[in-house]
Amino acid sequence: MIRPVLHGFAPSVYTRVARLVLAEKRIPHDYVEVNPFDPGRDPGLLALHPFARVPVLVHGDFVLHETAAIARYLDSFPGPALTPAEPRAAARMAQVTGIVDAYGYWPLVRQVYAQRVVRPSEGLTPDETEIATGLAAAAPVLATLDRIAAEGLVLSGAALTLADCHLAPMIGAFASAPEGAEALSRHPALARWWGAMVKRRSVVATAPDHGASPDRKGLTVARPVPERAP
Ligand SMILES: N[C@@H](CCC(=O)N[C@@H](CS)C(=O)NCC(=O)O)C(=O)O
Repeated sequence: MIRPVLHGFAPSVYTRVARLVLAEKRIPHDYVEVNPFDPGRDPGLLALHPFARVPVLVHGDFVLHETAAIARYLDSFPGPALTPAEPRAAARMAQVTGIVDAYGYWPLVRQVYAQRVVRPSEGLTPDETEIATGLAAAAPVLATLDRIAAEGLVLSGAALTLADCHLAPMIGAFASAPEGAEALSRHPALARWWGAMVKRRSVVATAPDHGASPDRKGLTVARPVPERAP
């Protein structure tokens, strides 16, 4: 069988989603590190991804970008099924993925985590206004995910789904900021879910290094509005 190749960036939360799925499914694969924040350094990225983001999955002549699509494709490989058979659980899984992409990534990762954790690790001063704005935008995201976790169709800790894989890297980054950890602790079902997730072998194996790395600089660069549009 042709081995899939994941093109990703080590500090990228979206790359970690794909890596979690690969790990949970135990899919033999190859990995190519590319820095999406420096397209000049990796001109090949634009050939694979018209928006120069990561991750990209290459499987033979099939090239796929968009993390949710990559995760679904990988779930068709042999290994434990990460998509529930039960329609309501499957719909909740897709809902969590949509919430993460449309409303979660920017405040949790690019505002709170990037400013509070990444910038200081690079010797830069965090933008407190960005952090406050991110925490405010994160509040309804956390509340919604907490209700979903409490309901128990997904994010239950019982059976892993693609929802767990899509959300875990975002919550992990967010909770590495003290304000993020505090906000998470006020959402008991979600906090309980995260408490179980951090112990999973795949989550431990894909944990990012929070130490200083010049390669993470781009994470703190503000992006214009289209990134945030639904
Ligand atoms: N919609 C894309 C988003 C991927 C994404 O934003 N990845 C980030 C890294 S976590 C990236 O490549 N950022 C580069 C940039 O913002 O220029 C997906 O679902 O894969």
